Amino acid sequence: MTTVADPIPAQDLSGIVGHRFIYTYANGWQYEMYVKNDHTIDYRIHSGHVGGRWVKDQEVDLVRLDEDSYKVSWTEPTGTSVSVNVMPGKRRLHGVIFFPDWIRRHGERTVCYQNDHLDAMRAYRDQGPTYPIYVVPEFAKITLFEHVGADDDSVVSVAPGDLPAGWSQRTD
Ligand code: FER
Repeated sequence: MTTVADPIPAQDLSGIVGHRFIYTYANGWQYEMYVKNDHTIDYRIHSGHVGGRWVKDQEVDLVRLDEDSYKVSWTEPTGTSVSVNVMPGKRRLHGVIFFPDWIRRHGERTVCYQNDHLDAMRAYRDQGPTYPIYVVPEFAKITLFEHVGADDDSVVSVAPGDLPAGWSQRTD
């Protein structure tokens, strides 16, 4: 029961923390997210506007909205903001990406292992332009959802392009 005084539902995050999932958006873009713990994700972008990009230890806000319903939200050092709703049982996801205009024009500038280029990303962000924001709202199908355990740096440890052929096509 939630009330005005106490609107926050019970936060059992065990259904998403320590899990890796791979999903393909309706526009064809394929992403992989590892929920490392209740405030951190690692991820790889297998295809799409910034395919090849990968990131470790991105700080996020993670909440459980309801049964089989989680929301992960964050802002990148590039200035991109993202909010992703995840329904593991339904194998359904909805993401909204808010790209600054410079990434719409020059997505390739962000295609790297971001952790090694944080100062460059912040410099691009501050150079802009930010507006108009390129908003990408899409549903996705979760094609793989597996428990791999929390706080494991080996789960996302190589570039998307250095994985074995067909690696991201594995389904479960
Ligand atoms: C996602 C959508 C966008 C996602 C990450 C992003 C890991 C990151 C975008 C960017 O910074 O380019 O579903 O999941």
